[in-house]
Amino acid sequence: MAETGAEEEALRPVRRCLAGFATEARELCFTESVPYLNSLSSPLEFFREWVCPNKPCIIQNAISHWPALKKWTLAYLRDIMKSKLVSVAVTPNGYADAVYQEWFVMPEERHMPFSAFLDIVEKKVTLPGVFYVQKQCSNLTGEFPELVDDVEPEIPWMSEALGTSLNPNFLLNFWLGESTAVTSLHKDHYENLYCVISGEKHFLLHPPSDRPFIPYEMYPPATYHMLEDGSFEVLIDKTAEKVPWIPLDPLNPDLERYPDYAWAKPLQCTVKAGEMLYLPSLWFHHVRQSHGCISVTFEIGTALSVSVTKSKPEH
Ligand SMILES: O=C(O)CCC(=O)C(=O)O
Repeated sequence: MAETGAEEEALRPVRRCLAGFATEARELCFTESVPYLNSLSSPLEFFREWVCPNKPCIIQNAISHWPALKKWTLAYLRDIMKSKLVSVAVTPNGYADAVYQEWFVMPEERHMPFSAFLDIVEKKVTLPGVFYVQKQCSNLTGEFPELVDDVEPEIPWMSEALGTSLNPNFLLNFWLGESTAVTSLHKDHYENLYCVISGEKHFLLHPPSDRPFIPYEMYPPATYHMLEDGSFEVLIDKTAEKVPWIPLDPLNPDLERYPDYAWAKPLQCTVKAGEMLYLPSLWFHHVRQSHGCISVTFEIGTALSVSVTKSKPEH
């Protein structure tokens, strides 16, 4: 929840006490870095060790058998998808769904031929803006059904570990974009299995116990729109409610403005091709990538999740 200035002042001593709690949570539950598992445990063991304590880990052999790992070159994707229209997020600076000046700004959602998007990623064509396929509405099944057979549409042992095998409730998303595309710090209510197919994803993570030190402020929502000359305007939605969002860049935090963030301790990890990050619900994440990185994510609503839809405006 975003607080006013007076509430913020009043909460400061409470936050200081909570710093002790966050330190204890870290000492008791988390290691300095995100642990690697090089073999799959049983679903029950995975539930006990990782899901129940809400701890992230990187699993090295979970997706090595997926045909996508060998097949999904940009040339292959071009050949399969051709000029089919797909939704691409376009921003001037690589930040979609992020604070810009006094607004929470969402990307321009452009429907463009996939081959034209690849021309940009492969630098055959230079356009203003940063382009990222990043739509979280099961776009792999919805917009890229030609690719679904190259991945496992459900990971049965994980569904069992998460208790969703009887009632599968997940979104299957496809991500591909430029290295300048960055996902700003946020958290989601669902469990996330983040599978990297090619390239690398760089995650900065905060456990939920760091929440007291992570600032939220209220912003009017807006959307980027590219003009004919290639510049961007910000279209403000005057009728929509303000959105609570994190104004802080965890890679370069303004500690003068947000001094409490000094109590938070991020974990950083790189997830490489063939690896899967188990990103538990409510963990804050900030994500960067190598150029042309391709990923597939399972966003899984469990009994504990409030919603499986992308609930960005949350706090
Ligand atoms: O890969 C990214 O850029 C962001 C991923 C993310 O935020 C998510 O899966 O919830």
